[in-house]
Amino acid sequence: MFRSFLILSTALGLGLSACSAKPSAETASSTQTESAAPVLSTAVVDTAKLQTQTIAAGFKAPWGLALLPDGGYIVTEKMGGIIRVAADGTKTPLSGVPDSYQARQGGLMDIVLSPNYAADSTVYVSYAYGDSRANGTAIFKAVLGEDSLSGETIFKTSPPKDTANHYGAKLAFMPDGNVLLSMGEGYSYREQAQDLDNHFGKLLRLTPEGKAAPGNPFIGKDGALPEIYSYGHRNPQGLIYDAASGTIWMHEHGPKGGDELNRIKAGDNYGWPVATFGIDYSGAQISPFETYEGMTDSIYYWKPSIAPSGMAMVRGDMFADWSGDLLVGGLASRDLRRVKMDGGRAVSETILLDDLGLRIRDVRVGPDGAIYVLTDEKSDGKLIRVTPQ
Ligand SMILES: [Ca+2]
Repeated sequence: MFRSFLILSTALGLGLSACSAKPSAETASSTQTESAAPVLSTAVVDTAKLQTQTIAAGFKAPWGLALLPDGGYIVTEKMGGIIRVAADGTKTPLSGVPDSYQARQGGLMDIVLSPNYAADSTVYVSYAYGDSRANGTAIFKAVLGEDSLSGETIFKTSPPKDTANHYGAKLAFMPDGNVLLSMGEGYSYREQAQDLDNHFGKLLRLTPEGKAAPGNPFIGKDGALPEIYSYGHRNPQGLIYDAASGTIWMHEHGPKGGDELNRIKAGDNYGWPVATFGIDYSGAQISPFETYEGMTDSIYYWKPSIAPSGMAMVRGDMFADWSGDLLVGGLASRDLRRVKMDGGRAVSETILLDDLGLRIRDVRVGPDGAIYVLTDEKSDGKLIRVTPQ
């Protein structure tokens, strides 16, 4: 608490003018510059007619989805399984899955393919390691066989924490071959998101072997961990690298209100918990600041929260009108959001799949342009293909 007070006192002393930045939906336009104020979500239900096809069901809290080049899929289950799904929906549980810490938000989480998957058949899986007293987020690197994984853990966040919340755990590869891992602030360690001597509330950039990637912004800085790429995050659970624009997009859960979409730049501070559009679940104020000088604003935010999970960018001919827009899964909102992008800004948002009424945990776009979502259910999670009607 003392630490929290110190940060806020310092913030108060430096400039109340930061408080006056009032975001407005009307400010959205394609001519905005990068310094424009964050845009507040004012989503409306989309009238687009969509067709949904359940490819496979019965997953136990499915969390991460990867699309295989052969038309199949890999689904991770938070509750400990990794399932290969053939194009026809046949499910094969894999052996060789890493042991994970199963509690609250912890378990098996994301999965992505190596950029050289065609040659190395390698996948990267994130999971919660440890126990109730000392746990964190780890990366397991493995060769995928027909019904098995064979690999090892190559990275663990530090220091360990004693909460079972806010693991981040989203993975995304960059074109330089390095991999990004998002890490939450463990819920109870939010002040540490502002410190560079730990992995709480950070985006990390690692080599394919799990080491700090060359060129990371804080390498050589006293007391800073070399894996850190950006900081001041809360619990980021949507992460993509858009090769067409060379942009890292990441969203994060806010507290009560204030989920954010951020454009990530190396070395930037994204504000948590000094700047936020949200308040504590108790109703208490976390910070008087929505934005703060020297900290990078989100480009877009949700208030009330949708609890964003998973993200993909629309590409391809199937949804050509939506090309370049971001898709964001909504857990609390029980729908899929399409955030229309123009010139690197979010300009409007529509609600998809609200008729399903299901929590959406992950979303990906296939090479054919179809949209794939995972629904978050403890015993009957579904993999659903979404196409135009
Ligand atoms: Ca922020």
